[in-house]
Amino acid sequence: MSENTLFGSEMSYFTGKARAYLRWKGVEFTEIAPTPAVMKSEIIANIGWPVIPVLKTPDGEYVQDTSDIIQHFETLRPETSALPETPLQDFVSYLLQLFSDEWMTLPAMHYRWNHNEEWIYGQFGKSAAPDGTLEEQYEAGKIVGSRFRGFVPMLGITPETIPGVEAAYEKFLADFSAHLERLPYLLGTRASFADFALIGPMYAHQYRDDWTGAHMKRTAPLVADWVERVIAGQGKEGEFIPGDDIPVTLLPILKVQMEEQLPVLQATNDLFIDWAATAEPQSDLPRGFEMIPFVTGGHAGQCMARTFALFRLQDALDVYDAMEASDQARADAFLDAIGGKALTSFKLAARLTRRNYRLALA
Ligand SMILES: N[C@@H](CCC(=O)N[C@@H](CS)C(=O)NCC(=O)O)C(=O)O
Repeated sequence: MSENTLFGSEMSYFTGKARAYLRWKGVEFTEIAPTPAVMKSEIIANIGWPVIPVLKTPDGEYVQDTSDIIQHFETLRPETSALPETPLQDFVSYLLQLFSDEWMTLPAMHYRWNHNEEWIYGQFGKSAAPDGTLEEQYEAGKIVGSRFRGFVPMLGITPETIPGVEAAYEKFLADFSAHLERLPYLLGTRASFADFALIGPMYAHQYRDDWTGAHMKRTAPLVADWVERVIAGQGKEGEFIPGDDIPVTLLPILKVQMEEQLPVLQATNDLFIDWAATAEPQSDLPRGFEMIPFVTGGHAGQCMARTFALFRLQDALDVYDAMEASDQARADAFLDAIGGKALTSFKLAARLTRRNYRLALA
């Protein structure tokens, strides 16, 4: 095979992230749906567990994890980078990836499973059994979908937290709309890594899912317009805003991240400290430790302390640690302004890596 293959689906959060980036970067690729046969012969056989998206390169190399897929092409084609070259914008890009990949799962999964359940079974079914009857597709879709539906409680989506999840999402739509009135993309007039990260939750679940997409188009048309532009791979020509500045209109979004997600990361790291104290070197990490308290949109609940979020945080902290003193001073002032001062001294219990497509101690 002479070109890149992306195993992924229109219904998948993280496929949207990879697809938007590949289009923007001008990479030629074929997207193949993860039917049960493809899942077995391509994904489980090569990655070891059922996950999408997976990139297969023309050399037959398999790359899993959207950040690694993006990195693969950034290394291969460094011209027109998706990442800003200036330190604070680079740091904020990774913070926004952490937020998009690991916190926006809450509204995405809530709306999909509490407002679009029957519809999404049909969609999963079309992909899993393209030649089946509608009934066969629904049944096949239910098998695929039930696995994802099973993640809902551990994300902390319960009758007690749902009003908070919805309030937080409505605030996000309002904050992001206010940003889009000033700028077409997160960090300027060009799309970048942060936009690709945020398209993850915002395309497949919040735009494409039936009920939720109609809600977005009605109440936040500027966000719907941004989704359409980013998923199409537009935004290649513009610039990042000059002077390594962060648009003030992003502050309300980052403040929520610090208020809601940071305490969960701190509690997860506390559990990681205990776990790492007795773990064998280079062990694989569990996907989660235990249920911990969290608050969203003013409503409290319990969610799983998920380890992958620490890995995304590590990327952001690496950028922070590598900054020159004067840039770090600017980052400190910025973190102070968004309520993220704790990040200036945040130390992960141990360094993380991915080995054999799994999260592990470095
Ligand atoms: N961190 C991974 C996340 C990939 C992921 O969670 N993909 C979802 C579909 S959008 C999946 O296949 N999940 C299966 C699972 O987590 O067990 C990435 O960025 O690629």
